[in-house]
Amino acid sequence: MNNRFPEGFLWGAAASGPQLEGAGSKYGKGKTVWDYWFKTEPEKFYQQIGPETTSNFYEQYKEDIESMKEIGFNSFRTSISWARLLPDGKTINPEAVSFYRDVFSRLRNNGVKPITNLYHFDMPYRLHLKGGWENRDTVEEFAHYAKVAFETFGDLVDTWVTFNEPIVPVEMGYLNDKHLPAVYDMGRATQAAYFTLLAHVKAVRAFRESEQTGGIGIILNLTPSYPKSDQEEDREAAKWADIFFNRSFLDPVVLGKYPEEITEFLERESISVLYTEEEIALIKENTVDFLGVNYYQPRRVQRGDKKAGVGLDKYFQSYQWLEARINPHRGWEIYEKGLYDIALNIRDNYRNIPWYVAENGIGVEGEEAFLDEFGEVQDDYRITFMEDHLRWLLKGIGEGSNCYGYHVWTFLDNWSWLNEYKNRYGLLRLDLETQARRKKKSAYWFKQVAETNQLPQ
Ligand code: BGP
Repeated sequence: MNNRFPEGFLWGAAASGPQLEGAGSKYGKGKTVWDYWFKTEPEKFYQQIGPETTSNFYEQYKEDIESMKEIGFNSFRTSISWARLLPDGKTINPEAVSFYRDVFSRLRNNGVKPITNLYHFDMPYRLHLKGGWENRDTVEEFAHYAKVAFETFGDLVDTWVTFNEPIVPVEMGYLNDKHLPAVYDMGRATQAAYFTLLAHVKAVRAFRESEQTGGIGIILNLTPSYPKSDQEEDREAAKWADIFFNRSFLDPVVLGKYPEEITEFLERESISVLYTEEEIALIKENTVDFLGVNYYQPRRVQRGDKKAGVGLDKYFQSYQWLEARINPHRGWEIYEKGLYDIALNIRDNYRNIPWYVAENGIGVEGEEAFLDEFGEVQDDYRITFMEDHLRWLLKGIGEGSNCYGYHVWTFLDNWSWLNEYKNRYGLLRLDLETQARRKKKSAYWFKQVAETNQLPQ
């Protein structure tokens, strides 16, 4: 079996500004919803650890970038903070400019390509107060921010991403209480999703109108939906789960149009969305150059509950597949073949667009139990997880899918929205007390794979 990845394959890690940088209220940064939420309801955060310090990349990035080089990265994707770059939406924060410029220059000088995302769940608090993604003005503010970012960093960054997992704040904030505004409202969810897409499209247009070279894309968390049985109602359920959680963004960003079933859904639920025909034309004209894909787990679904009053239960219900292997720490199913199914889906249904894995990884609680006598985490489970996914990815590439990179989540143990530092994902271990970093066993494995561009035999 072929173990080699295509020439020039990108090897690296993914992270995000709010989870990695720290310096939450330093160096001129404005507040985000997370800063505000932690201040008002700290008990919602595991061990009451907030987004203030996180992993202190802002102050330790020089040594971190050296480590990236040491472990063979040729790519690193992270996000810049909207609230840091434009604290009031208009005035550019000079400290943010020098910080990000130095980060991007150092990455490049160390042979690591910066892939730069504009938004990773971090709504500026001042915009949240005005309705966040439910307010059309936020779309214009985002387009302005994108333009400023392209102009300020475009000489150092040629690969831009508008959003990470845009469906997540919609699902977690409007159909759940895990992100703000923490309400359950399908109509508001739909409007927020539409304005998020519009903001993406306007940023893509701003990129194309600028003098930039390179490309622009989006990162979606694609969760293949598998029906419980072959019966019509279960297959129908899988179709709807796919439409809500994958195709609601995937179709418009790659194909330029929404799935037809969305209209059917809006009518059935009596939801009206504010949109214009000009905007629909913009969506059509501004499809992406590439796709980033985050993959952790699939979705197992069975027929909907026809009697359910509100919510998505009418369309499908999740269930626990008996044969599933579950990561006990995070509760997520491990199903490597899902990545292959994604690869073929993109090849066959999404114009075989160039794509890369933008996140894939395993979160584990209590990793100190795996420290050896020399203080190194022996995370063989992480090596197995990556290797198994990479083998299926390689098979997909071998069958013609246009994948050109793999980014593990994540480089260094970092802060997370719901679990803070409970589940560790890094190739490097973080000591929360001292902020010291230490490579885990998986970092050495990753180095070998990245530098040889192939999996071990
Ligand atoms: C993705 C997010 C990341 C990261 C990761 C792990 O959905 O893009 O920001 O947090 O999931 O999830 P968690 O931290 O919730 O375990």
